Amino acid sequence: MIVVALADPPPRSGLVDRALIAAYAGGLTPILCLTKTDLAPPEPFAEQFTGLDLTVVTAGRDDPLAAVADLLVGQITVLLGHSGVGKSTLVNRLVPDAGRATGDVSGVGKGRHISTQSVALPLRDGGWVIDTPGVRSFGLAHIEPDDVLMAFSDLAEAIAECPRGCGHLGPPADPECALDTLSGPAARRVAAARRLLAALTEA
Ligand SMILES: Nc1nc2c(ncn2[C@@H]2O[C@H](COP(=O)(O)OP(=O)(O)OP(=O)(O)O)[C@@H](O)[C@H]2O)c(=O)[nH]1
Ligand SMILES: [Mg+2]
Ligand SMILES: [Zn+2]
Repeated sequence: MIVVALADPPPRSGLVDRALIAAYAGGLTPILCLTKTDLAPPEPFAEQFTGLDLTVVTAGRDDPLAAVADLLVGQITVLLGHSGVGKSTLVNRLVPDAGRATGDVSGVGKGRHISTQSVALPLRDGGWVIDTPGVRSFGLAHIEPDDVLMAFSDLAEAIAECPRGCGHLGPPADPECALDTLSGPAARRVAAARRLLAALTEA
């Protein structure tokens, strides 16, 4: 579960892109969780991720949590996100006796973190949620474009027709990429997947 605050700290898509790449390449099911909905509307940020296989939930401190809690039952879910986005605040609501310390965000980006260790907490209806310290960066060593596309079954089939070494970004870098032969909804998924592949290339 990639946790992003809609404000304070301002949302950035970079960490989400990188975490999605790692999730798809690693066979995990990603969830994008948007917090601080009292400070900004979720749509402008969330719409960047349409076309991906991604469940998006909101979990501001005044929002009902039933939908989020249902997603976690029977699963092991690790919360990932920058410092101060509200991971521990969310965990405290999901696990009422968790007692995770939460803090103010004034020191964020200056090396200050509120949580300093990862803790796994059992959920009442089964499963675990893992609160982690905020991350500054997120590496993507050893992940190849094909690893990411394997998570998109329709696109994974198409790239069998690509020339060897195709990076699947399309022209001009990959002029013969078979993803360019797709149309309709698949073509929209190509655009979403390529946004991630571009982030992987930058990394
Ligand atoms: N306005 C608003 N503030 C929130 C919300 N959720 C959390 N906060 C505040 O954001 C601050 C940081 O929350 P934490 O839960 O400690 O953040 P964290 O992601 O665990 O931070 P690290 O442990 O450093 O990674 C606290 O002051 C919270 O009260 C929310 O939905 N709205
Ligand atoms: Mg915390
Ligand atoms: Zn290709």
